[in-house]
Amino acid sequence: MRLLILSDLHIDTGDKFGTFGWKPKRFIKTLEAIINHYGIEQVVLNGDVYELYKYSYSEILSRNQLLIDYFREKGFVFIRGNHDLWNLMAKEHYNITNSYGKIIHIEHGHNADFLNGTSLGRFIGRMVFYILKYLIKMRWAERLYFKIVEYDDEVNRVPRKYNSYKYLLYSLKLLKKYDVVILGHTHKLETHKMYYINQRKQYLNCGTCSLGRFQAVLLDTETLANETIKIGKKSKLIVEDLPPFPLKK
Ligand SMILES: [Mn+2]
Repeated sequence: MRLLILSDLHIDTGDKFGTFGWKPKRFIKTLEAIINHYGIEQVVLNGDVYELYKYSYSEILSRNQLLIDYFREKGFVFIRGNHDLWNLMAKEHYNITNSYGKIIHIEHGHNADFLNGTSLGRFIGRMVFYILKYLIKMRWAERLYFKIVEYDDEVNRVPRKYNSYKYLLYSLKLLKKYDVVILGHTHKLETHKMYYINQRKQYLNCGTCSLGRFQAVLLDTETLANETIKIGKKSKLIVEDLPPFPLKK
């Protein structure tokens, strides 16, 4: 089966606190072009699809009806992220065992860190966000927030705490049990291949589709061949420029 895995869209209401950066129609068009080009059979939305820290589901729905209906009609798999823990349609993880007995494990990855992976951490996080939601309206508070979160840079807005080996270590633990582990959450598109007791193991991170960028992982569940897709902010999708992918017929 040909899978396309993407995550961390953080779909919002389109106001200035949002980070999705896509018009629903343009996002659907991009996704459709990729699905058709590669003959994708299943799309997996690997968490943080919605930005429920900042907005209610009904606020998000009213601005993105077209996109959300599209996800449902196409039968996309939803996996729970820390920003959409309350998405009742979502699963904790998604596993596929192929005909060779190889197991592919897909989860968002927030369980690797304290603030997002434990209920106490989430409670603290929620309180901080609740306060920030009001404070951030003031310019000084916004500056303070960015200082605390320590973004790598103002352009990509990737928190520095995600720029660590923590998730690689977490995936290594999972790889004792599985053959391919796919996480999201860090907003960093990565692929790692390694051997563990002569077994080929792979950790992939599907990056993010926020701030108008498109990043995803392609995987053939039978051959375990995979490829990453990366389209920059505001760049036009040229299908011919997409990486070739050896898919099994
Ligand atoms: Mn996350």
